[in-house]
Amino acid sequence: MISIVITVFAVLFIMGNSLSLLQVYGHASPITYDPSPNETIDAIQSVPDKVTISFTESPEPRASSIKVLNSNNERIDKNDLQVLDAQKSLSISLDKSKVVPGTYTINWIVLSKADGHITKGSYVFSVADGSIQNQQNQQNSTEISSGYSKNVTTTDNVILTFEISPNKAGQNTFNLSATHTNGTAVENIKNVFLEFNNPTKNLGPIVDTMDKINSGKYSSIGNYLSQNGTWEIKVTVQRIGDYDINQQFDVKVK
Ligand SMILES: [Cu+2]
Repeated sequence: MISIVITVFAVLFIMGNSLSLLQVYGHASPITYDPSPNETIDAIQSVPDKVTISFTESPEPRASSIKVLNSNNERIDKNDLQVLDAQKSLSISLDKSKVVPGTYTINWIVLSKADGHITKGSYVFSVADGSIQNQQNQQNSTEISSGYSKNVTTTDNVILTFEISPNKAGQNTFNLSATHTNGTAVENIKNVFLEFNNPTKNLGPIVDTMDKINSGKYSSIGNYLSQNGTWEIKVTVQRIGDYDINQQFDVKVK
């Protein structure tokens, strides 16, 4: 009897330890970002000297990188990657002489020292300039027929309408509507995610969660289309009690 109790305790002890080992030794997921994803910095003078990303695990510097790219896909960082090991973070200095108002993409790749796995991702931030913003707003209001719009009917008879306005590099508004073929809105949606990849320029995945506007209608505003070119935009519609809808839209941004 005593030996059974000891065995049960031993098994529980080992299980408890291996569970905590799984939590401690994992791949490196990002926790904090500076600048933040989708942040608009109001002036060039306010742009930080460095981009810093902290992770759940220590990055291996020889197999990790951060690149900061302008809208012409040119690096504006100083290629001086630093690991602040105590904080499990990576940082890289910006060449401030190359910072102008516009949209920037941060590409990061990290090899976790803990489990040897590679994680990667991208995100965008923008630098505003009051006068340029005003000019863009005026341009946008005069261009009535610009933008992207596409309808697809999925295999389980959901019609997805995906729209991007103005569909130019920089800030865009993304709209998604999901209706049944009889015209009624799809009601059982839990979340709608967007994932942006630009394979020819090696940008992405950049991810975003859309906001619910109405039943079956979702919207998002951001600078995810940070450069010209062909973007693969994956839309994932998570439904309650139904399979996820996965639909890719290939979008040309000029
Ligand atoms: Cu891992």
